[in-house]
Amino acid sequence: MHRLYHVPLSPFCRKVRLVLAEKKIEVELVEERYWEKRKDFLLLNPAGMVPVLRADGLVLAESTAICEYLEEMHPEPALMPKKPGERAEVRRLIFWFDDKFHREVTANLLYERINKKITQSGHPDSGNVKAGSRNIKFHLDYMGWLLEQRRWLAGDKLTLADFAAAAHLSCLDYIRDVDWDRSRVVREWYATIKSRPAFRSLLADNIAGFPQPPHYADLDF
Ligand SMILES: N[C@@H](CCC(=O)N[C@@H](CS)C(=O)NCC(=O)O)C(=O)O
Repeated sequence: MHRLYHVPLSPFCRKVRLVLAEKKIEVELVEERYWEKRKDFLLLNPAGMVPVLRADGLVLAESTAICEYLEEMHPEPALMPKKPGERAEVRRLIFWFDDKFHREVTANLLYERINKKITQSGHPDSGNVKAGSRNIKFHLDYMGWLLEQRRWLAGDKLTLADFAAAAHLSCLDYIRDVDWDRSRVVREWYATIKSRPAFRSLLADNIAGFPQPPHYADLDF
């Protein structure tokens, strides 16, 4: 069986969990407190980051490399389109969320409010939190603009790009940082993706010291 070293409120780990679940690949989840820098974990991934996936005798790191590996090993259901141009659009959006959104929003909200406390590395910086709250509006508007033209973020079909975005938003939703009233289409997109069986494990997460808010697992949030 595959084994995923993860933390529950990590967008990168959640993206991999969504792909594993969508492809119905059984996985053992192992919580890795990466900030403790466990020697055996550093031997698996010298970068010291989660997610790390053990699969088929391999040790895989970097969430997008892991997702593409899973896509190649388990092509059905497909989460990447066939045409090169469409694949490029999926990769652009994965990068958008894992780089730009992560830097401008996730790091400023989730890492300030939650990770600092869990890893005992200081108090939230109110300037960063304010910046995150401001920046998320632009990102929700951009998603809304895409979804006015497309059924899913990268085109007509659900792809890795949707899981990348949903992974970030689900973490922020857990800490009540998403204004779902800002865009009807974004809310509908999230309601649709949230109701997939692949999302169930994420909705069951409960983080010690940070109880799950009532709307988080509600499909009619
Ligand atoms: N580019 C990496 C980012 C992974 C990442 O930043 N993981 C965080 C947890 S959300 C981590 O392990 N941070 C530890 C560190 O930066 O030392 C990926 O896509 O897997």
